[in-house]
Amino acid sequence: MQVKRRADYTPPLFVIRDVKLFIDLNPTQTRVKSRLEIERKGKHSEPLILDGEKLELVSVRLEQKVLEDYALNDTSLALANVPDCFTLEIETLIDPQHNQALEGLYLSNGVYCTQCEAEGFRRITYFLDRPDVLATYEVTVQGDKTSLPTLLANGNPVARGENTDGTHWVTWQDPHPKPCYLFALVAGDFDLLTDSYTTASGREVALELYVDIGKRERGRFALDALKRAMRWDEQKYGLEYDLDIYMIVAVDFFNMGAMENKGLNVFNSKFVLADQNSATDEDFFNVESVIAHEYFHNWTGNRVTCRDWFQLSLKEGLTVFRDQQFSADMTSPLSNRIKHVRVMREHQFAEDASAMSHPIRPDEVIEMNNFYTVTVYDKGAEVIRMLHTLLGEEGFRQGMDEYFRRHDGQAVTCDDFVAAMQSATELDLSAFSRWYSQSGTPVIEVERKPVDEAGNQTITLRQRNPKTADQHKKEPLYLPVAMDCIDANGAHITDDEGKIKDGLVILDSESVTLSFSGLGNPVIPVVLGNFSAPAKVNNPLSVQELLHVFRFADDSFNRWDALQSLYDWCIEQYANGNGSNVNDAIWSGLKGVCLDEADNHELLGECLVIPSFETLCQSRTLVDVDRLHRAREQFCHDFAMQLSEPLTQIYASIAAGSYQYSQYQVNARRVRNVVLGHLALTEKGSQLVERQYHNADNMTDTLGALKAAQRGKSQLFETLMADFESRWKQDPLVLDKWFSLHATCERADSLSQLTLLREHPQFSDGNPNRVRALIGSFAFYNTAGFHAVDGSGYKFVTDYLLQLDKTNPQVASRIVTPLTQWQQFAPGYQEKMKAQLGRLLNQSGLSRDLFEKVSKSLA
Ligand code: BAL
Ligand code: ZN
Repeated sequence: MQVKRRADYTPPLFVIRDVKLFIDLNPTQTRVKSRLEIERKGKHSEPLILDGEKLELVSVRLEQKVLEDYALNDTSLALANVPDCFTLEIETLIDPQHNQALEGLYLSNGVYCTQCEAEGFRRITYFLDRPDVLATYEVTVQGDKTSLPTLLANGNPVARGENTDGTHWVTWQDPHPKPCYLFALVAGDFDLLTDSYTTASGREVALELYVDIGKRERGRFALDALKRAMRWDEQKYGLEYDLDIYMIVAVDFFNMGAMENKGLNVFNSKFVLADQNSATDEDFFNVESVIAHEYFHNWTGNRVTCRDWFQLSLKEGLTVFRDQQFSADMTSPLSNRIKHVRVMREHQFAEDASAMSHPIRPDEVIEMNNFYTVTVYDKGAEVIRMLHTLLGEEGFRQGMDEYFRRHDGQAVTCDDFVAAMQSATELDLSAFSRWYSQSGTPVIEVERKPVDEAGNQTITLRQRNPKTADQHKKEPLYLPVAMDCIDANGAHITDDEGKIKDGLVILDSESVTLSFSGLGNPVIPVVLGNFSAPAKVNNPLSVQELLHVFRFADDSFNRWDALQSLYDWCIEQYANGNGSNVNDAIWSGLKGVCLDEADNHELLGECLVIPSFETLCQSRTLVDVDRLHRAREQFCHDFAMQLSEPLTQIYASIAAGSYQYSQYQVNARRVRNVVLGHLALTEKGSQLVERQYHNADNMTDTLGALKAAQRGKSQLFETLMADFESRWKQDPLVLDKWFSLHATCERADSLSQLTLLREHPQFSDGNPNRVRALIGSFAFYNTAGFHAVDGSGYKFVTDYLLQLDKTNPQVASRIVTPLTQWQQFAPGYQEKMKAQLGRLLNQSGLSRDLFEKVSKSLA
């Protein structure tokens, strides 16, 4: 299959200045008439080659004359000898009803919907489907008036009318030149919520939110979140919205979370619909953050877009960073930071350690859809965060202003972004730029020399950049390392030469050594505070020192992180058969944490979460899954038993109260539910779980009780799950939580359970949310089931993927991820995982999506 390389980029030979589309909707024969104003760029005589896939060509006209002299194949339409400037009209037919890949234009549940990023527009009409071709659009959508009362496209509506055959039409104009990946069309029958927003400069913007009939009230929170995001972007970055109308449509069938199409965002309904009965606190958080993310793209993505798809992180890393800043401002910096660090440690580090390792700006791609990854998005955001740390709030804003001043209306590169940032700082960012080209997770090794007789000590930070599957040679990276040094009395001290400046050490070569003098006791270094760079740290502190850090560190993130390291160490003792090393001193230290922080709900809620199996894997190699998993389970069990008294007190001290989505309540519910999860392993746990389930007035507490019941592995889980199903069986979005809980329940008959659940009336192989909830949850989070020692979990997932790949390769390619990360596990597991990957690779007609990931992981 064809590999595309970043180094091979060439500018387009032609540009399309203006696009007029007429789209006559029909389930199996939608007619698309396009009228393109095209110009040759520069002096050459190359043919015009338009991209197109799964299209039936009806006709081509050049300057109104029918053209028969063209070359057509499965992926392109080529016209030789075209004039320098001309109008091209193309008519095609497409089949939305049978489009189960959900790329291009598709019809699901009576709704016509598009998804064009990255390369879906070529499934709608022949076009230069690349992000550096920007055109203005006028789109007329026509369809049946009764079943499709709402007809939407990008921009402002400028005309509408009815025909005598029961159809109607609406014409939309988008004055902002845009790449075709931002094209959108939606048609269906929706409930509508409206509102308006006055921009900082006083312009009125109509806000419209389209949801499934009957779900109007569940859309209110999203609409309010949109207004908060619009205000925040004006205040933080001086960026205003630029059309008269902003529309969001929630659909049930969607491969992604949401899509930032100009003026017409399409959302997976999971990230729009939220009320206290059906959505958890986490759902509310996600709705606000995804609404903001898509809105922020209007500037970082739409007004300034990517030159080519290798530059995806230009818009995604930056926009994720912006949505993280927004969420931190709307909720709380600490819990936000911990949430994002967990994603990095659980998923991004694993990607870096796998055959899919790639820099945030990849060099080679077979299927672009495979590169919407945690590396491009989340590590990309960490790279932007480092720039923010280095430049400071003011410098970063200056750099952003300069970026928009230079590039508004253009399709640019990551280098262009760094150059704009460079203009706002005295620092030389050339070494920093390596973050864009080098893959892999750096490891910071911390070496402490003992204090000598004169009271001197040195601490060396050394960076190691292990080779990755895609790159063997690595260079030192530019790492801003936040550092706190604590002495035996809990005082914060600094190094003799002042290499620690404002709490930051720059590690931009192999190593940096810090000297301390006048010491009575060794310095305890706290390294990489707030996860100031996307790196691993090997800082061998003792258990007592970790508890000391928890007690004396100023920064809550560092306190949380110290406990995470402590738990990791404890679990390792269990895994090595040395569980007795986890002694009374440790348990009493942890009891002290519960007592001292009982009212600090935010920190306590995070501190009582034991690192996930996936996170534990990242500080180990060749993991014996069964051994590590059992060690973690045993530690969790002992944790609950040893701490049952303070945990019971904490649980009892937090009143459920009546529900409100406020930060204070979110923190309180979080502690209660984390604590309930632990107490579920104790004798009195079932009673508490059952009571919480029946008394809950909100989905957070209901789900908290179900999750706790699942940990208790008791009959109670089955009883409550049956009750939940009967209450929510008509609500697929809520039932996804139920599918997911079943899929992650570790039981001997997991696979027969999954098989039964696939027959459930609400399950559908054609709906990505259902598939992710059931099969995705199993593959990603059911450690015992997926990694069953006989390989049956791997085989189950592979059997499913072999089928799913035929209809929706994009979703199949996401779910194959855990299989492709076999390098982390012990040889016995590796062999079984590779055997299943081999079955996939042998499948004839395998999609580009799966081929790329599977072939790389077996190379
Ligand atoms: N651009 C794809 C969806 C998103 O990242 O917003
Ligand atoms: Zn995005």
